[in-house]
Amino acid sequence: MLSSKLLTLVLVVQPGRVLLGMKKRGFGAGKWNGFGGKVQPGESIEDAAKRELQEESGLTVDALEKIGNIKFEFVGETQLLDVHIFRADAFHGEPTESDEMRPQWFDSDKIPFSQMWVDDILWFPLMFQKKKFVGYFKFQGHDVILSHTLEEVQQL
Ligand code: 8OG
Repeated sequence: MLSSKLLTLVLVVQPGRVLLGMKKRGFGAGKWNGFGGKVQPGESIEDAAKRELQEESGLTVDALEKIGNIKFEFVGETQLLDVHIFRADAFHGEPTESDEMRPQWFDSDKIPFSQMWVDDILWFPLMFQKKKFVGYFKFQGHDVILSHTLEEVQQL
């Protein structure tokens, strides 16, 4: 039986560009990604998403739009990662480097997919189109997808 760990991920989007951070340490180090992390006990998923965004990028947001939920299984590991994905179209503050992340804006047609989690290229287009989606990815190691499902949904 797989247990699951709740995680958040926030993509900050402006017309024609998206803010990503280079993960400097820990899980996913060396990859560009949105901002997020573990939901703490007693914390709502959305509050965790806002907190992680602030801690890692220096930005605060009034509102987040829930856009996706992807579960990740890693062969040989007993814990599923249950990642709740949000999009923010407005924010306060200036992107600021943190211990974990070095933020940088990328034009929407120059997303560095070769230096990102390999599933991202499949769902970023949905995210940019403001479509909602759910998915399940089974990974072998961190770079190979053995199987996956990804579908657009009306509601999350
Ligand atoms: O706290 P920590 O930095 O370990 O949290 C992991 C972050 O990475 C969290 O924001 C969720 C995110 N994440 C995964 N898997 C994937 C993935 O396949 N693609 C993207 N874009 N983010 C992922 O855990």
